[in-house]
Amino acid sequence: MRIVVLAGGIGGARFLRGLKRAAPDADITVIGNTGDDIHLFGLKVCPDLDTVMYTLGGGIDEERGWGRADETFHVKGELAAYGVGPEWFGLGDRDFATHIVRTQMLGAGYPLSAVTEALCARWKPGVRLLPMSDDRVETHVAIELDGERRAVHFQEYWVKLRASVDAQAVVPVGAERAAPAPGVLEAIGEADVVLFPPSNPVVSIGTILAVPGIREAIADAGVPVVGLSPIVGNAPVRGMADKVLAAVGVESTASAVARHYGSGLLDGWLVDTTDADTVGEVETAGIRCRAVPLMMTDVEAAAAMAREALALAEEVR
Ligand code: GDP
Ligand code: FO1
Ligand code: CA
Repeated sequence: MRIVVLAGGIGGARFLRGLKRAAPDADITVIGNTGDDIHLFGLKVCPDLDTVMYTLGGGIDEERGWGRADETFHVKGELAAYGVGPEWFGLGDRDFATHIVRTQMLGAGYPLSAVTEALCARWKPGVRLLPMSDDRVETHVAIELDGERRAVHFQEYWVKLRASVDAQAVVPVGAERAAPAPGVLEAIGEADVVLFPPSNPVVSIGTILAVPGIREAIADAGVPVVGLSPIVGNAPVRGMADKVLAAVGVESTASAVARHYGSGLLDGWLVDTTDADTVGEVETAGIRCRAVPLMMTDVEAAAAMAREALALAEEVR
């Protein structure tokens, strides 16, 4: 079975680890969000691609959910001693090597998709990991700070400001001119099922869908598209999805997120058992819906979610 998964960072990566266990023989292509990418210290950092690569490759810091296990921060400390920041972004020593290799290859002319493939040759994530695009896309968030309206990079909004102020707008800068990376449209066209893991609907999956051609390819693929809610009990399990959903006028409920994707895109939707009362509302919107446990407390829990998603896909096929 060929499965295409649109993924952000932690939510996507943990779901994928479960999917690999649930469907060990499946051919899985991951279309990763690159809107979170940021240039720091002259290096290109791709947090969501790296989170997927490290999580599936066994290199992730399990507790933080991002960056490398057994990490140290000597380089960051040395940079700070020179007065060179930003001090608010925690790039570790082991992680730095990834960004150095990536930046060197990009400088030599390789596209991000080829660079990602080269990095994955080490980590062997067991899936084909494709960036959504080889073109630069950067998510910016419009906020009001000290009475002034300004736009900040998504990482600044989340990591520096901890989403402590409302997001007034979320803009995937460059997305409208970006092209899907090589292999992206082909994978969607050849897929037997497309899954939206419990990733951020705005700044992860929303950004991928903003690359011209991707949303259309999924809608036209004629195969089941099934998503899992990142919102449980009317709040994100972690992160700032509530803030960025508000910016696009969507309530932080499992049902509102499904209706935001819409029946033109989604065939099936899983909500947590806590939100079982919203199943009817989702089905009224033309999306088949089931309530099952959606907390990824361990790999087996994520695998059970993946099995439910694949079962729902068969039901709507
Ligand atoms: P990020 O790029 O690291 O923010 O990761 P993603 O975009 O892939 O996923 C973030 C979303 O995952 C957040 O909105 C969380 O609410 C959601 N999430 C994280 N852990 C869980 C979980 O165990 N269950 C569910 N249902 N959602 C989760
Ligand atoms: N998230 C943080 O909350 N603080 C950090 O200092 C931080 C550093 C970092 C470095 C590399 C990387 O790949 C990810 C990192 N993240 C950090 C996570 C990441 O930036 C965000 O959680 C996601 O992009 C949110 O979608
Ligand atoms: Ca992300």
